[in-house]
Amino acid sequence: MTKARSNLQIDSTRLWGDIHDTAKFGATPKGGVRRLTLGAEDRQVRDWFRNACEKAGCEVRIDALGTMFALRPGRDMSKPPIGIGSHLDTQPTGGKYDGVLGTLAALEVVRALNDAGIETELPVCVCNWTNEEGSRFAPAMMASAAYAGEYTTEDILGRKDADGVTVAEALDTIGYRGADAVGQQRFSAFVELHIEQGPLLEAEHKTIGVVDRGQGIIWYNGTVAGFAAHAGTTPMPLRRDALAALAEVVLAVEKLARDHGPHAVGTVGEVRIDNASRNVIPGDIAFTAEFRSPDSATLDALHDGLQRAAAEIAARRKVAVAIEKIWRKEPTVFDKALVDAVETAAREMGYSHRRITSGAGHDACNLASVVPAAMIFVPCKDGVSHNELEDATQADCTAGANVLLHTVLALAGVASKTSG
Ligand code: HGY
Ligand code: MN
Ligand code: MN
Repeated sequence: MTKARSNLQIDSTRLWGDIHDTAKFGATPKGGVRRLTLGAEDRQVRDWFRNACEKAGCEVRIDALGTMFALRPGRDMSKPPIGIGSHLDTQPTGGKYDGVLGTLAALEVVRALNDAGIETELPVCVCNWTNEEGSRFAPAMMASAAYAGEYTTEDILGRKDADGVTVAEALDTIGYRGADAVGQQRFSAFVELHIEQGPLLEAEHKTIGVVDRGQGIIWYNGTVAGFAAHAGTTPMPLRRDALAALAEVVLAVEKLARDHGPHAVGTVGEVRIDNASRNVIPGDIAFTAEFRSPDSATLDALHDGLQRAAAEIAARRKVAVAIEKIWRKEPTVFDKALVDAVETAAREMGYSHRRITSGAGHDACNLASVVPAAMIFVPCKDGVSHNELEDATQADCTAGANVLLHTVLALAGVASKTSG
């Protein structure tokens, strides 16, 4: 990389302004963002994003699952572009940075190239992947999983949210069901910037995480069928209490993760008691559970352990416990050459950095199964994410965007430079 290029920087004020401007789409009173995929707020931010990309000279295309691709031409348009970007949907009580930083930093990279008058050899494509969070529609990283061939477009279009609305209906409601086939947009490589969503970089005072691996994930939908009865007249030994049984399942998930630690985590995130009433013993419950680990064999052990624990609890408490695996994502190993390119960019720009495994799932983890992919992390405050308190500094967000810029320059190559 020539010395001249290593001084190139993104416009920190512009990026920081975009992050805070777009946070108004779904802003919550506590300073977070509620922008569930394919809802009204997602439409607002998508419209904003499309306009900004077009103003930056990109051609914006949309695929059948609503993923947005903003293409900046390169000198050699016969070659697939370098893909950069992330997602703009959030959790119900999400923050300003999860996904947003990576998507808006990718747009900022394009603007910085424009300002510097740089024509890259390969085109560059900024992406906004539909439904990374998986909160409204399962699974998470849904559109990039379909892009990677893990699901058909028809399967995903038929997925329903808790109100029975399908992905297809939601896309049509906001006008983002695109004409392009899923997978039509090809890439030479894909790089995603994201906040770490964990405590390591901040604890070690490192600015950049060079992500070389990602945890594997298993998601479950579960039910517990007990027997609804009068809370006052039913003696304790005769009860078939679905919630008490679920409580033991929750503790089993926690114990299994702890027993397989430190590289295993387990969570029961959603619980719905049918016809809940304070003076009725819960009869029927639906819940979700998940395990994560960077090691596939550990995922197998966690899965088997949960099935055994559920069967024992069910037999002892005379309830029915059903736990269905609805999604499994194997651990990710990112592309060595790309990981090295990220590390070189961080080092050449003088940012402190370390290799790191991603605890969270990301679209880049799906892309990694079909194209060379890598990720760049920056710290977030106290490692907190999926919480309205999520926070990051302008300096760290700028550093991450600069590393993304220089990784793109290394991968896309510079055909010509006209100013700056
Ligand atoms: O679940 C995840 O890891 C991501 O935030 N969707
Ligand atoms: Mn994310
Ligand atoms: Mn997330």
